[in-house]
Amino acid sequence: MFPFVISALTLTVETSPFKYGNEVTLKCLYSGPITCCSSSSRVWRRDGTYIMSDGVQVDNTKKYEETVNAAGHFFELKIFNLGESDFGKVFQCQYGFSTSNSVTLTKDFTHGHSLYDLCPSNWTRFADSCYYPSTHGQVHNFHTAATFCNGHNSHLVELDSPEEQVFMEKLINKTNSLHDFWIGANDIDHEGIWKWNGSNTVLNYSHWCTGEPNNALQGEDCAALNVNNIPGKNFCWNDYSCKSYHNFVCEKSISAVSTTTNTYTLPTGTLEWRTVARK
Ligand code: MMA
Ligand code: CA
Repeated sequence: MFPFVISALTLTVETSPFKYGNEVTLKCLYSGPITCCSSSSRVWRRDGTYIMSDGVQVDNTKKYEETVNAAGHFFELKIFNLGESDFGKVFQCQYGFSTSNSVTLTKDFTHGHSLYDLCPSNWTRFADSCYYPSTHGQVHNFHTAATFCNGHNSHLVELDSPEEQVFMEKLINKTNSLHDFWIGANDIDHEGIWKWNGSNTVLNYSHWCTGEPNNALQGEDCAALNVNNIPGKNFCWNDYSCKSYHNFVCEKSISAVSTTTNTYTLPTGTLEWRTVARK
């Protein structure tokens, strides 16, 4: 086994800040006469769980990479693409029987903002946007819904792809609303020319229900996602009178979020240290 004891093992974080998408390197420095390192003598742990040793990838996403510097008496663990699953986790290295102090990766927003920042609470991330579905009973006509979104640095949702449509269906499903949801599509300016309210561009994707848009009754110029429980009609789009009342969804790009991060609470500080008593 290990016929030696390393008396001092120090774990330090070589790179920061710990922001979404960044990478971070943990450096495990040992003292003593031992020349690093047989694979069985070193261990990395995350929250007490073994990760890897000797560069062997346990995680096939290539999330971790280990390098060894025998001359420098240290070995390092690089963690790629920091995400939610990394924050708050306690990392520790072990050499022989000795265990290092621990470091906790804590979200660091003190070095400015990145495109990976979180959406505000009640907004949900998809691709490069945050989405807000109005709550039960929060109904508006098309114009006051658009005004609500504008007031929150956003616009009525613009659905540009089948993927975004599917995301929207799941998001809306969670609200359990019986009302349809306004989206940004409208043909207010020219009958039959459908445009997005936010970007003022012509639709390049649509998901109309069969027979829609039909400009029924006295005219219908604004589109909503259908959530009525009519077979075959769930989540497809219908045009309605812009004066009718519906739920709605706002969308803002993640870059719009970064200018407003000071309006919600974020963790502060960069590192927490815990001392592990080890003789
Ligand atoms: C029908 C249909 C739609 C129209 C609504 C208006 C229930 O669906 O004609 O196209 O928009 O009525 O309420
Ligand atoms: Ca219609």
